[in-house]
Amino acid sequence: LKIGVMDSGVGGLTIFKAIQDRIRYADMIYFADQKYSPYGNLPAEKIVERLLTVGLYFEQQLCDVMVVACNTATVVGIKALREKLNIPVVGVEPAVKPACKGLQARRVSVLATPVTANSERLNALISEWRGDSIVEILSSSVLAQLIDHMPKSAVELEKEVEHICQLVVQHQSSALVLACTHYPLIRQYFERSLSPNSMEIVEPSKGVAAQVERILSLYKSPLGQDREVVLTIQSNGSSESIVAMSYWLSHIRMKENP
Ligand code: DGN
Repeated sequence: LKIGVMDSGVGGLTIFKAIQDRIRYADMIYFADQKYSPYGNLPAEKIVERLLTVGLYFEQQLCDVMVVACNTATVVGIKALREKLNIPVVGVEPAVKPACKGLQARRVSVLATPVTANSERLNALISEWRGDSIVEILSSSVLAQLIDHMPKSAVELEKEVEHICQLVVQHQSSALVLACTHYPLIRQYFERSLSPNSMEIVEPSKGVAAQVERILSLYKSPLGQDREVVLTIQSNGSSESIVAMSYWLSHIRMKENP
């Protein structure tokens, strides 16, 4: 079995790791489309074109499932991609449902890229799941890029996180939804600025991993569970973006071909 995971940059590594933690019997390819990053600044047609190019590549590599580990790309292009590919496609959506669930109404902040923040899909998810909770949407046009440029961008990154946390505190939220796959990489930054006791940080990587496992189990049984799996990490980005990739890989303690 083989799983292809992609994102515009390093963010999808959070999903890649969650899948690897859960599914120990499949080979995995991670493709960082860093040459075209950030997707948030591209027209929708270009995002769809990039998804298709990477999807066809995954098919060529005999992947059994493709994971679009990016909220922005999922919102914009997953429908078109599913129409064109022969393998199943799993996307990532803002974890609004788990953040709003529970009996008590709460105040929730959803943090996303501008494309996701302004999408009909996010607003539909909020209408569907908010119940009595009060949900605010926050967006940052720079945060994903700053994460993509670490460690060079460390000072600016701290500043941007501080600014966002002030808004979350102003809204008196008790839950923060990380609705861009880049953001869980800096989970500790949020925890440092927000009191971890009174703030729940919600992100969807475990749910996505469970979904991938369900799909794989539908049409193939895991063979050769004892064999060493092969993890491949690829990028078409500049040397600077590849530095950021290694930085985050070591941060999440993940190696290629362990
Ligand atoms: N990681 C992407 C997401 O989940 O939305 C954002 C990356 C980007 O290119 N904007």
